[in-house]
Amino acid sequence: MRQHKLALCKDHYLEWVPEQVERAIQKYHMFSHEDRILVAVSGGKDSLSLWDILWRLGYSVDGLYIGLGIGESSAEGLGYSDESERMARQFAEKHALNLHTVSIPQVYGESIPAIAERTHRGREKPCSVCGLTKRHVMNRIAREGGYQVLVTGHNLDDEAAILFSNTMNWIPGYLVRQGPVLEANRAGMVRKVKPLCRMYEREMAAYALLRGIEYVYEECPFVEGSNTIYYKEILNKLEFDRPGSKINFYLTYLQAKENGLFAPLADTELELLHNCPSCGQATTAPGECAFCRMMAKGKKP
Ligand code: Q46
Repeated sequence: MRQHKLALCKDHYLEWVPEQVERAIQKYHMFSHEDRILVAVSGGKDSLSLWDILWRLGYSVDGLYIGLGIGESSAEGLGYSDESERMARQFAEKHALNLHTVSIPQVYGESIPAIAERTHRGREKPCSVCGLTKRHVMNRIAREGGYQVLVTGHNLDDEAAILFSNTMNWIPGYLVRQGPVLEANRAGMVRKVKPLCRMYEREMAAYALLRGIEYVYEECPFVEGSNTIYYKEILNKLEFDRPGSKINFYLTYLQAKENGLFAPLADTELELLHNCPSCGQATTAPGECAFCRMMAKGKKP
């Protein structure tokens, strides 16, 4: 790990990673051993490794898998979503952990690409529909299950790429909000945290490999050509030339924020929230929330 000027053997590496994650949990006051935690698992290396780490650290943590209906399963093999679900189930069974599963096609009658097609929201890339749906479902399951915190497997590479994108486009609202913890300061919103925010993607891949965690290698077919991938490639080039660039970029941003670089969000933004009359979740939009409006759009009465 050139960025840390550190080289470890397998045994020490498998101790070092949970120590680093625990330090992030403590530093950002993410949760305690008394909290009930829900981790969103995609079947990929980051979320399954995170579940493994939290379990090894002794936290009370259940999983949530959301089936998006992406990729067709056939006699040749499982499609992307079915294979991801298989990995999540396999991990939960191996460690006797509780996994909630929500199939979008079963619950809402359509896959993510089909919703995108019907609503004309990104016919080529259904990512905005996917993101909106996942946020809605994660919050709903966490609320209904009485979980204090919802945990996601975003790693340092993800966070640095989002920060890069938000900086390149100077999006103040996102720059103020981005961070390891998104507080539940809105009615009906569950607290969201990212314990892997200081862990490099390569470090998580090495952790999964050394722990023998089976995960879905294939990426979602819609990820190709995304802005995030583009920014990750640029940051990887920087990191190669100057080890530590990524973590320095992200941590100095968090420090600058703590030092008051950005004005806090106006209270009025929080006061404008109300509950969606259809699903009951908090929303800033008048009437129904964005998810319910999307689900109703273009449907025959
Ligand atoms: S799963 Fe969904 Fe990602 Fe696939 S459709 Fe786009 S957003 S790329 S994290």
